[in-house]
Amino acid sequence: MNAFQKFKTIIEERNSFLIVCHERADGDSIGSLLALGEVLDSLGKQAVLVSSSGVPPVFRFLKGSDKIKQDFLLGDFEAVILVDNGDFHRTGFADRLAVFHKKRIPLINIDHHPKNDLWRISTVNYVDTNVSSTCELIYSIITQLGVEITPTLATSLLTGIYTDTAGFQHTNTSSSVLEVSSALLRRGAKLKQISANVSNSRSVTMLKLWGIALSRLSFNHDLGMAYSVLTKDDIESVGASEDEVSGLVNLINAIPNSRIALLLYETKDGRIKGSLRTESDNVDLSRLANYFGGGGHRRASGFSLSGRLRQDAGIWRAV
Ligand SMILES: [Mn+2]
Repeated sequence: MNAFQKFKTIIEERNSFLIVCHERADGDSIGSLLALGEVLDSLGKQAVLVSSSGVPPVFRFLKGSDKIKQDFLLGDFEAVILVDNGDFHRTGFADRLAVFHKKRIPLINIDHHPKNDLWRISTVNYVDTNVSSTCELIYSIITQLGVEITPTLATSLLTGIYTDTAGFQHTNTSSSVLEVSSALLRRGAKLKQISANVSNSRSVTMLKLWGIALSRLSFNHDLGMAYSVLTKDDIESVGASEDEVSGLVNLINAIPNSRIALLLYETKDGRIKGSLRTESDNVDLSRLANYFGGGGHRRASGFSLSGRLRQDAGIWRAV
């Protein structure tokens, strides 16, 4: 049986599902949760949708996003679906997922990340690293299942494709991305609503925070790397939240001839997060992020280290 047939069998035979996306959810994870939730609902199944860090404000326009929970009880789930996770610990619930695994509850892993250790414990691995997004993968599952694509379902899926291609700008915007997006638009996906909320919605605190980072922007000619830093104090000084850092690294990545864009910022819990972006075909940022214990894609990756950022004689260091 191939991955789709195994997936279909589990969906047909079971009734109660748990769907979990990764920590610090993005548009692809929220879109994937909502899309699969709607599909299971239309098949008369129960599904609990979980994002350990909640729903970022820019995705709260999506219908049903208010039903996404931050936590769950072990409960009577008959199957667990993991979407867009990249690896086991990124789910935020590694311990509880290990319990499901021990109880032999089927785990279905749907993903497009290259570093994926979930295969070891998953019953079904529906993984394709060549697609733009988990939502693009879920579109193919839905069409094979023959489920009707409603305007809300189409909007959820297009949100994941839109955000993981940075609004159809990244080189992962393949002809298939445009074909799937076109099909979703025909089904009533609201592209304008997505772009208005995701790309063109910047709060005053967010822009002030970005201003601090942009004023510190440096360019290392030897590495071809543009980089900047934000401290916890910077984030607090303008009344911003850590969520509002998201998107800034894409702006830093817009510099012509830059090979790598890096943003380092301090989190409340004493860590330093790094976000990496590139437009270069010759750089694999998933490997660079792996080196620091993180992960992601060739062109977009991230990592997290314990420590603080300190400026010393004009040079920022992690201490
Ligand atoms: Mn993704």
